[in-house]
Amino acid sequence: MLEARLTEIMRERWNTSIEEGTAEQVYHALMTAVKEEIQKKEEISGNRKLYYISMEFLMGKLLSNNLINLGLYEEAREVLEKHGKKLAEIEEAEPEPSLGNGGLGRLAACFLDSIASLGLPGDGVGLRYHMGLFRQVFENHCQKEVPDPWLEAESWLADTGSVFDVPFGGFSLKAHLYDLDVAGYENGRNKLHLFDVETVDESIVHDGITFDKQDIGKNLTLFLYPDDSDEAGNLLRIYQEYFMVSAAAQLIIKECREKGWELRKLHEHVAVQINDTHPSMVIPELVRLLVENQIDFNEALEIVQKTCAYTNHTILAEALETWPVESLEKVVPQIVPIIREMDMRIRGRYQDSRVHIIDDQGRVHMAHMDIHYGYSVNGVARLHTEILKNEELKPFYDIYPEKFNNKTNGITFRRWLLHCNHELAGWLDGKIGTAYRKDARKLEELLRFQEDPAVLKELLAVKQQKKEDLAAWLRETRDVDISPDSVFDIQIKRLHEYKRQQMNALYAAYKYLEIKGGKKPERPITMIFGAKAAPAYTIAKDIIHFLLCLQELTASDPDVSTYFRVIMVENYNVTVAEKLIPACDISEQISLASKEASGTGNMKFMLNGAVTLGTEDGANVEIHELVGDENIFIFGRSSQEVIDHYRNQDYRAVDYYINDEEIRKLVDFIISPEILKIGNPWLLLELHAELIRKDWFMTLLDVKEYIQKKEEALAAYENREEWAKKMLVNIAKAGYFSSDRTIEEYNRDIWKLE
Ligand code: 26Q
Repeated sequence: MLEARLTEIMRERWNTSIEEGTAEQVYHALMTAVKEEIQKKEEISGNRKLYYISMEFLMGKLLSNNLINLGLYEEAREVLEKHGKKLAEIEEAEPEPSLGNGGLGRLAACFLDSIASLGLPGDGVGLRYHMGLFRQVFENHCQKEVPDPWLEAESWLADTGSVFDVPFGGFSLKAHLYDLDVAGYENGRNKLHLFDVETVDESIVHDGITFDKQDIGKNLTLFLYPDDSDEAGNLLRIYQEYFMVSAAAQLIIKECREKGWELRKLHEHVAVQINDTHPSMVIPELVRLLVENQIDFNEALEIVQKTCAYTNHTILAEALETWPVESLEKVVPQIVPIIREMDMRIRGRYQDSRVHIIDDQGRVHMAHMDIHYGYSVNGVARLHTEILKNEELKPFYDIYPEKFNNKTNGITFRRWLLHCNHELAGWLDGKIGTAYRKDARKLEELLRFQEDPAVLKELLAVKQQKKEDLAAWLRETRDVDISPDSVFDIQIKRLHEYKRQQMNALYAAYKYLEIKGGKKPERPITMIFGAKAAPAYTIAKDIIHFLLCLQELTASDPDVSTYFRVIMVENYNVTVAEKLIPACDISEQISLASKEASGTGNMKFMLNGAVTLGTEDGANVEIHELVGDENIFIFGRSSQEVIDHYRNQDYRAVDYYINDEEIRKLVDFIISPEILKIGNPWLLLELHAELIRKDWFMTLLDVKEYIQKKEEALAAYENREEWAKKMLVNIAKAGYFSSDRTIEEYNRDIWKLE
């Protein structure tokens, strides 16, 4: 069926055949055929619907995922093969939508997949950024940001023709609605709604990613997280957020009307999930619109409160959004009286200024508004939720214990196993059948092969294949050569000091010095990094600089390069993750305990048979509990110890630097002659000073134990059979982290969709 349709499209559109057509043509033909197939699926509907509002949806390429969910993946591969084409090569022609930056955005994408796959009525709502985040290029061992225009004339998105008017102080903009179909796995379809302004002007972008921040009509949907280091940048973020939620609220009300649902009963028919605080203004906006629709203010407030639920994804104070009331007055004056009234009511009830919405400096705390005027607050891993309840949001937990709940994150197995590692999936089919594809917990059946040396050998062979694939891909696309016979140790995630890529870099310094001192490792080691840093985050960029210096140093020193390499992969994104994760041996999850809300990369690695080297942080805690001490490498101070250090303000990096010669040697390596010869002394000195003077995320506290643990893991790797057993247990226990499980819990406890 696919074959006939593809042939037809190739003929009609380009007067050619599948054989003769270019990869781009075949990709577009496949996209057209797949879109037609999705259209044939039933739109999921019900008496109650979810709207998942998020600034980010990190969808990844859509072709393969859609083929898998439609059950057409194998057919497509065969058809293409028959006509001399490879699906993998066709996929290369698809640009990756650049609509997210990290975990929160990727989680939203996994959730859309699971919601549709479980047949639940739920749509995503976000923005259609033209340039997305940014494309990362390396120049002079530094990150440079360049625009990433990913939209094509013909894409998975459809212009719906729907338009909503979004009012701002002094003017208004039209929000045009674009829709993307989300096909469930062997189920119906939902939608991702993305809003855009028609007047956006890509030509105002110059010198990398700078642009005129004043002209909102031209810049509103240019970039995700535009530079907010000045006043105009801050205002632009408010414009973006309000544009998104006002259009979302209007869409919700329109759909209610179309379905004949009474607005007074909004909460019976609609659940709104607020993904971190970026969409929080949806609360006052819904109140405003209900009041416009002749509903009394008190009643509107109650309705909205029973409709909205909030997910917290971070405990870093600087990421908790607060906006000055004056800024809101400028951008969105119409909702300010509502926010003031909400705050007045809270002040009437609670003396404790820690729970007020507007603080003494006149800043609006978005999370506080969500907690008071929403019906659910959830963290994203057990430890994270406990920290919210007992530390960060304690005063709120004391008031509303019933609102707090945990929803440990998950990942969609369709993308992170079936698609990115179909060798492993195929191998699993042969061992335990295919039931795990629908019910991930069935992966546990693998445990019966734990002691079977022949099976363990096969598993090692699958991993080896993926390592060779990665090596070939890196050679072709990044011009770097790595040995598939080395241990692959991988850390891929946004660059942030709390995630401690700098600690891993100090390990690299340790290994380099050890090898130079004559101690060669048993087996070559390849350390792979992938990370983008926020453009204005200086220290994060300094860390990238140091990593790139290490890359050159380890590649160019003949004493070292055959034993040890550091690789930093340019422009890390979902597509790159899909290549790296299946090939990983050691998964680096080394955040400062208490700081990583959950992590989801940790789950993807585990599912693909990597063994975690990590701290007791985020979902690592739950991974540890599931796989047991034998099958994970845990190190570092506990979250409680870390929290106490912050409370007592008694961590001083400089003491570690002065008193511990080994630590001093590693830190000083940053400004050693060999590194200075490669890099920029200012940047290296800045990083060096930061680690000694501040080290806000306590690298030096854990670095020695970390090095020791990594050495232990590398030694354990040498017992290949024992290692394979660890891999097997990790895969078998990964079922818990299916986002299908997470979504079932959201639905059971929060959304209650029918
Ligand atoms: C805030 C203020 C101003 C500008 C930007 C922001 C901002 C932007 C993005 C704050 C936070 C984010 C993104 C957070 C994020 O991705 N958090 C991750 O969420 C994952 C899914 O729950 C977790 O697994 C990760 O632990 C968490 O870091």
